[in-house]
Amino acid sequence: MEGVFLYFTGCAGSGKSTLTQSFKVWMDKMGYNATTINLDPGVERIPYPADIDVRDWFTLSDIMEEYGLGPNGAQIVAADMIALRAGEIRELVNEMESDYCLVDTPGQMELFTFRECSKIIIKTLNEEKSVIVFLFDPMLSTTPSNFVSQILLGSTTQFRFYIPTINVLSKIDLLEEEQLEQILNWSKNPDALYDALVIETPDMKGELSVELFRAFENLGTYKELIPISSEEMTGLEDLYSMVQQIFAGGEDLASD
Ligand SMILES: Nc1nc2c(ncn2[C@@H]2O[C@H](COP(=O)(O)OP(=O)(O)OP(=O)(O)O)[C@@H](O)[C@H]2O)c(=O)[nH]1
Ligand SMILES: [Mg+2]
Repeated sequence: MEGVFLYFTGCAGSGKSTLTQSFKVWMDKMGYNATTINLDPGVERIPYPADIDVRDWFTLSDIMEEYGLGPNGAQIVAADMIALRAGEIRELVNEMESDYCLVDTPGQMELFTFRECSKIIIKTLNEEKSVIVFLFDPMLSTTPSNFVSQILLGSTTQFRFYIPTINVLSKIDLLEEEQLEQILNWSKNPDALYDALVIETPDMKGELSVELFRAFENLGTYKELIPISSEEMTGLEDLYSMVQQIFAGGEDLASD
């Protein structure tokens, strides 16, 4: 298998950079050849040595200073500047001849999810061999309503790119065993999520329908979470297997 791009995305602080690091360490150990790419110009410190790093071209503070912008405006300019470098990034990736490219995306998720620049990056690097790894932050997943919000965010990301998406529950070492089981059960069973949601928000019962979750399930955006702890290096093999399954299994890549 050659040149598969994994785009790690998810809410701010969900563990994208740490998973980029732990998955790289795991891949090195297994003898798989992986390149790391940092697309976040605003990050101060990343926990892995980036083979390709947008900060070698510009940083958020450079842009803020040069254009007299605040951090949010500068992130938007930065996103466009990254898109302009897409060809250059592709050349660097080609030189490395890696089997896998682990792409760490900016903390402000909406920049990657909603801006056109990320589509340009994905298209330029290799749209056919790209997968989104969407991280569910465990602290934003412990109540049914929070969990639903994460599903909706993940679905939005999947709709934007329409490439295969893997949903990951990160930092599971921070969860009690019972909480972990509950969240994983919600990710497998729309009826269980619906029942839990009705108990949490009884006033919404009239408006809620389990059919909503079934619709997401049919679309392939509601899917079983892969539990991972970068801290304890667990679940990484399952992530790898899922990537293999997507690209080697000849499935409908956009739906599951
Ligand atoms: N216990 C535990 N902490 C983790 C794990 N993964 C990440 N963290 C911690 O969670 C915090 C955020 O992790 P990052 O990897 O920086 O998250 P991120 O999504 O890249 O953050 P932004 O880029 O700022 O959005 C850090 O303090 C990490 O040490 C994990 O598996 N277990
Ligand atoms: Mg990060």
